[in-house]
Formats: sequence, structure tokens, C-alpha cells
Amino acid sequence: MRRVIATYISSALCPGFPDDYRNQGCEFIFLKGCCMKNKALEEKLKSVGSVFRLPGTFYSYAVITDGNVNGTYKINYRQPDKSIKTYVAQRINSYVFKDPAGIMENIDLVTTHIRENPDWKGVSLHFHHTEDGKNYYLSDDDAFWRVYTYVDAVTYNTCDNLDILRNAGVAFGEFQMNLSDFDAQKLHTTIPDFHNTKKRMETLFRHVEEDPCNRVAEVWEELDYLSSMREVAERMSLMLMRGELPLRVTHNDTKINNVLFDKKTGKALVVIDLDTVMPGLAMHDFGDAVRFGASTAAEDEADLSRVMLDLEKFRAFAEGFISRTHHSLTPLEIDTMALGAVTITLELASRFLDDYLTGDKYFKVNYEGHNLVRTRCQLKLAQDMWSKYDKMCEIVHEIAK
Ligand code: GN1
Ligand code: MG
Repeated sequence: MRRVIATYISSALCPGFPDDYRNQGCEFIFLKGCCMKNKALEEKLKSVGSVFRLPGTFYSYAVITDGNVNGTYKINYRQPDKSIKTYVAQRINSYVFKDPAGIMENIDLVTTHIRENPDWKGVSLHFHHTEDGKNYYLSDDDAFWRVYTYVDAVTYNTCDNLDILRNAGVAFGEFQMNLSDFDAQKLHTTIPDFHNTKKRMETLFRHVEEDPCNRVAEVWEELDYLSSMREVAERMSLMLMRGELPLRVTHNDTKINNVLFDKKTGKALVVIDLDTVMPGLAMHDFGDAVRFGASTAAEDEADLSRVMLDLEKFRAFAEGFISRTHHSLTPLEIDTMALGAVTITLELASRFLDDYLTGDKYFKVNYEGHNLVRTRCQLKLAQDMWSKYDKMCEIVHEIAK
């Protein structure tokens, strides 16, 4: 049996299978050329669908391979008129999220708040409810599930189109502005110290001392670089502690693939993945989107010569983001936009490396050493960003003027 992960499998391969979000992967198992699905998973998805009372007959599923922590599946239901209706079922990673019910309450509060804004024109995700009125389901094996109606849209894991990047900036900027009057006290802290870079570094270096998997010897070079950049990486955490930067309600996971775009117009429809909406720094949101969207390569590119910050992409995203947020950002927030990108890139490198050193328990890995490849890629990107730091600041100030 050969296991094939295809980046995009069209309806031609699996008849009746509707077009996917363009860049999203679908996982199939091929047996002698015929498309076989994982039976146990299929049964699980069927039972989840029935708990959420999805109408029609279960028809097929596909694994969406985006996302490094939760399990995401497209599930297709045949309707009495033979049409196919598609949903997204997600298994929330309970190693990462200790209070999935809290996440769902946050999502309910945040999406309701956004919808109530009379100026808001986006698409809204429709989460389904179980018979007892819950928007999540705890299955027998202690897994947390949620289901929402699939939005026919396109997402990007890498993107060279500057208009799309500008639109992503608009979407994340608007998201932040829409939540500017939201009472942060109402939110559950879904992952404590999520973007506390100082704490992330402390955790990494504690695990270096402990070396539980005997992997430290392989990564001295990476640790040396992180040590040399530690003061830079921790600057924003200290500014926050000193009260110099305002705490806002932020998304905290602003990868460009967390924006759904209209297939025809390329305009952003909705920001998704609200699992980590918590109080945070605006520049972490800006920075994480730059880390992902303005890189010349994927987040886990193994050929480091291909990994760089593209200043034109940076400019396009910054234009979109600043166009929506400039009236509310403080001068220090504007001054630290470029630093936000460097910070989050170093932070993520430290998280990938920490996971590598402690046995790959947090992020999903597709192969042995995947977290180390991700670490090296993020460090190369951080290095390139740091060499372009003055230019990034210049671009931000040019736009903000
Ligand atoms: C995880 O699962 P995904 O792709 O939405 C992680 C983010 C990282 C990202 C790196 C809860 O997000 O913080 O930036 O991987 N989410 C969590 O790809 O840890
Ligand atoms: Mg996420």
C-alpha cells in the first residue's frame, strides 16, 4: 500500500468530490491505484456528523493537511436532490488546548461581536450544534469535535500575488479593529503565555539543560544563534511588562492560510482559526502574518538558500494592515512592527526547536526531524529579516505617514 499526500486532488480523481480550497492538501490512501479511505476515520467522521445532525447521507471525506495541531476534515453529504453539501469537521488537539469548551465559548463571543457590527460585510462561519445545544462534542475517546459549514473559497500557503497579500493585511487589520471594543475579560485564556517570547526562550533553554531525548548535541549552531538573538527576541515581552505597549484582543495565529479569499475577486471573506483569540500585542499579529506570508518559501523549506524575506510582499501586507489600523496604533506600535516580525519568527523557531528536543509532542510532524527542518527554516528567515530590519522599518514609516 502506498500512502500519497497530494497537494491538490481534483474532482476528476474522486467523482462527486467538490473542489477544495485551492492550496489545501487532501490525504488519500491508494491501493493498487484505487482510491481507498481510512475506514476507521470514516466511521468516526460519520458518527461526528450524526451527533451534529448534519442533513443528508454521508458520502465522502478528505483530510485537510493544513494546520499543525488540530485534525481537519472535509465531509461531504449527499442530499435528497443528489447535490453534495460540504462541512468541515475538526478534532481539537487536547494536548495543546486544555479547555476546548473555553475555546468554543470564545469563538461564539468573538464571532457574535463581529457580526453585530453594522459595517461588517464578511462571511460568517456557521458552527453546528448537537442535540443538547452545544457547539462541540466530546466523543468516547476524549476527543473534542466541532463542525462548521464549508465556505467555498481559496486559501494560500505561499502566495506571490501582492494584491492577495494586501487583502490579507486588510483582513487581519479589520479583524483587530472589529475587536477593539470587545471586553477582553470575557475571554478564556486558551493557552497561557502563548506569545510570551521571554518565557518561550526560558522553556527552551531549560529543556536544553535537561536534554530529554539526547538531541541537543545536534543543534548547537541553532542554539548559538538563538542565544545571540535572545535579547532582541525578548524586547517586546519586556515592553509589554513595562506597560509601554497596549494589550489588545488579538488573533495570535495570523498565517495567511487562516484567511479565506473569494475565488473570483481575491478579496478576503473571513478570518478563520479563532482558537487563540486572546489578549495580545497587535505587532505579534502583524509579525506572524509577515513571517508566513512575506517569506519566499514555505515554513518548512529544507533548502535554506530559498528562504528569505521578500520586501515587496512585506510592503503589500503592511499597506493592507496599516490602511485599517493606522488611526488606532500608537507611535511605539508602529515603531515595533518590523520587530514584531523578527520576534515571532525567533519565537516560532524556539517553539519548533523545543518540540524537537522534547520528542515532537506538540506539532504534527510528517517525517523524522521535521521540527528541526522547521526550526532551521525559521532561523534562516529571522536572520534575513534582521539584515533587512532598517529597510522594513523604513517601509512601515513610509506607509504610516
Ligand atoms: C500552529 O495549527 P496551526 O497551523 O493553526 C500553532 C501556531 C504556529 C503554527 C506554525 C495553537 O498553528 O502558533 O504559529 O502552528 N498553533 C498553536 O505553523 O500552537
Ligand atoms: Mg491555528
